[in-house]
Amino acid sequence: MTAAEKTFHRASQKPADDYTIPQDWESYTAEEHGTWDTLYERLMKVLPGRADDAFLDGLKALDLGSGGIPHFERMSDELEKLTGWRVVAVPGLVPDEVFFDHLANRRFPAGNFIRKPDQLDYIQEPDVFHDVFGHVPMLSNPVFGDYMEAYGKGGLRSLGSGCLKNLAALYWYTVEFGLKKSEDGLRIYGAGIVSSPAESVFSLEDPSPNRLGFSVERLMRTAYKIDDFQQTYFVIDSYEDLLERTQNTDFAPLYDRLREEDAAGEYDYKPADVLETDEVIHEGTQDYAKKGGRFAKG
Ligand code: HBI
Ligand code: FE
Repeated sequence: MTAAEKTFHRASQKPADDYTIPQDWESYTAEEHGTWDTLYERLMKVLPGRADDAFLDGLKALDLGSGGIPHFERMSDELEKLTGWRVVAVPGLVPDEVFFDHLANRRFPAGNFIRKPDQLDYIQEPDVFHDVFGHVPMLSNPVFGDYMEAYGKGGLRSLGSGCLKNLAALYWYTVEFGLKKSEDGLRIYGAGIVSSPAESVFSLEDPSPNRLGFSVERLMRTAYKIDDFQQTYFVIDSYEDLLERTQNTDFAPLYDRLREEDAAGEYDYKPADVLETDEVIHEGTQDYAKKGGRFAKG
């Protein structure tokens, strides 16, 4: 099969009812493996000293190096020994209830396709590099692995609540774009940040974005950017605290409040807002956004 036929063959896999498909690792081309290696090497120039130890330890434990696109089954056999998590291949974003069910059963759904060489800096749909390099190392941390399972179970309980967008904001500002305190300063654990060299630097060092303390309800009420750097990053004290606060949240009265205030599925706060009640670690200048964002230069 030619490279194009191999890629087409993989894309034409029909998903099962849980949207899983074979990863079809044998069909990756040398160019696709090369894209993984290029992205990996770019990130490893900026992540030491910026990514949290939990992430860097996970990368090492799973041996996710520049050896091309990982083999999901072999990687999952190692991951499962650490925290019981496995990685399953999906063709792309799956419906919320399917996603929640996978997480609730310690299965992380990862895209099996990789971005094209001319899309290295930005992709809209999560590809195998975002999903596996970005998300999987944190699943080797027992407490974070518990958080991801709890998120999935909470999601299943929230179906029909009218508050899935609020729950998505909690996922966005923790799992995707979360920062954490450490004794050496702020560190990154969010997959959306660690899979982007530019945002890894911006999120920690640029004066532009806010950096605010974490609170479950605050995050659930806050809108976020889906196609640019965030205007606010929320900072947790520890993974234990993130898990405890989320598990101790009684979502039923919270959802009632959101519905009564007409905030269910809406966001009361804009991405750049800073509230009186916020723990302000850094109040941003928002200069980046004022210059129009999207990797503004000059
Ligand atoms: N599907 N494959 C995949 N990956 C995601 O990250 C994902 C998804 N479906 C829904 C979703 N994320 C978000 O809406 C979550 O907040 C549920
Ligand atoms: Fe993601």
